[in-house]
Amino acid sequence: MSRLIVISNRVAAATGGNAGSQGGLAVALTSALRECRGLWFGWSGEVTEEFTGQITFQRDDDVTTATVDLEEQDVEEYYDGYANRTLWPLFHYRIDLAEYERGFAGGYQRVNERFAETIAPLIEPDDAVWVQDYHMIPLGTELRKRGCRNRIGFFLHTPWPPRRLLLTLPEASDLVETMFAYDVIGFHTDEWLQSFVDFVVLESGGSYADGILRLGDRQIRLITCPIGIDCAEFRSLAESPEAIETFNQMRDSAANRAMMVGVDRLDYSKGLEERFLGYERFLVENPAERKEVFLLQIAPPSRGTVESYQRIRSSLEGLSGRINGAHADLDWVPIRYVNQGYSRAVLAGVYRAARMALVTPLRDGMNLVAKEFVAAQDPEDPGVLILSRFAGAAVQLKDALLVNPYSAEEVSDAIRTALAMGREERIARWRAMFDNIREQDVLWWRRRFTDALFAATPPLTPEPLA
Ligand code: GDG
Repeated sequence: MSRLIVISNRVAAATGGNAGSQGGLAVALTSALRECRGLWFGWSGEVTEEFTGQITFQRDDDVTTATVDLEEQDVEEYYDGYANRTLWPLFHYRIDLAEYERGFAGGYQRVNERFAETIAPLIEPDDAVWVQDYHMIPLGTELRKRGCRNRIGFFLHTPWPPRRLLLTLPEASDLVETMFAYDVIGFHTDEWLQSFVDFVVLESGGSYADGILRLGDRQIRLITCPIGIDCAEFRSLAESPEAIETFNQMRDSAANRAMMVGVDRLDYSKGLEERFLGYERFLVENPAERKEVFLLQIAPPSRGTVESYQRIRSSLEGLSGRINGAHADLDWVPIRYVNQGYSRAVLAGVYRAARMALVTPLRDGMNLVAKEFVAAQDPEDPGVLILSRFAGAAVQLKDALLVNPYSAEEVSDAIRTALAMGREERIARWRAMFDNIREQDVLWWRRRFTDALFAATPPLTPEPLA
């Protein structure tokens, strides 16, 4: 039986059967790896004086994780630098925030070489390799250079930016050409896939038909493969004692007001400022209803060493303070803004207690919070999902109230519509979304990808690249 080797920036901690404490991605990959006696490789998160390539193995049931430490300069240039300051903003259409530094590009390349050098000797002839996300774009080529002729797939969790934006990256074409080493490349939506095709066809002269990208004698299968959540697990989490306790606590503290909830990593791509402004517009335009609602925004800080993240954090502190100062009353505060993370069970209880969710990213590969919110609802009395058109999730969740997150008016109107929505319509919309989330769950996602990967004839890429 073929083994699956997953390679990602970070590796989920060994599960020990406690899947409830982790995200859906970790659960899905862990189960895929377990079925295939697989190996999961990535950075340990630790910093070492000098890179040695020494691997720490950890074994749990049938899943082995293999991690390496990186040097401080690696972390600065590859992770904080190219991944978080260059590619992340660029891939979310924020070229105003993207920093283009040769040092970052060099560090990114070096770390990908180091990863390839470390993992290549562990790959056996029949293994299939699955590389995850924008941290590792050139890894396939680096593995080919080291003689790897296995099936290698790549999945991008973020959007793929339009060609004109991507061309602002000085080494864009070289970076994209490293992807021609993969046999299968997956995206969340047709839109991201098509943007990738547009770039390759125009800049590298490839052709695309019937899901196959052709470049000279190389063929790459491109697939749309929207990630899902572990729906069954999330539903049972929503009915766990911890979630029920949270639900009761939230309902008590809401004092008959409708709670709107937002849950996001504190990231500029998530549209938090625009969300607050849309909500404020609702408060101003609906004086009679305004005290019937409040917004609970959970936003655990992330990537705090990056300046653009420090800026968004302080901007949100200012904005929430200003809105609360301007609109609060003796017995009511419009925004509860919380900068910490909670367990998944607590989140599930919060989702279930909410009358609506505001999921309004400016750009998002998929967005799992939208799906978790739907999964956690009471089927007899579900809440309403307000969802950005610019999240990948909007393709599947057409029965959400879809909004343009840049328009405070649309956000305000959607809040009003959600508040007034009758139970029958809420149930009908919820049912349609829930059916999709249950069918196209995270196991569906990873089977769709790994089926395509295992079906690739190794190597579709004929010769190791020069
Ligand atoms: C990237 C892409 C794509 C949030 N706060 C807490 C917490 N979370 C969990 C959520 C959810 C996850 O983090 C966030 O997932 P998203 O999909 O919303 O966003 P990204 O982190 O940006 O993920 C995205 C995803 O990859 C998968 O491909 O959907 O588009 O950007 O699961 O619940 N979890 C806990 N406490 C918190 O306070 N435990």
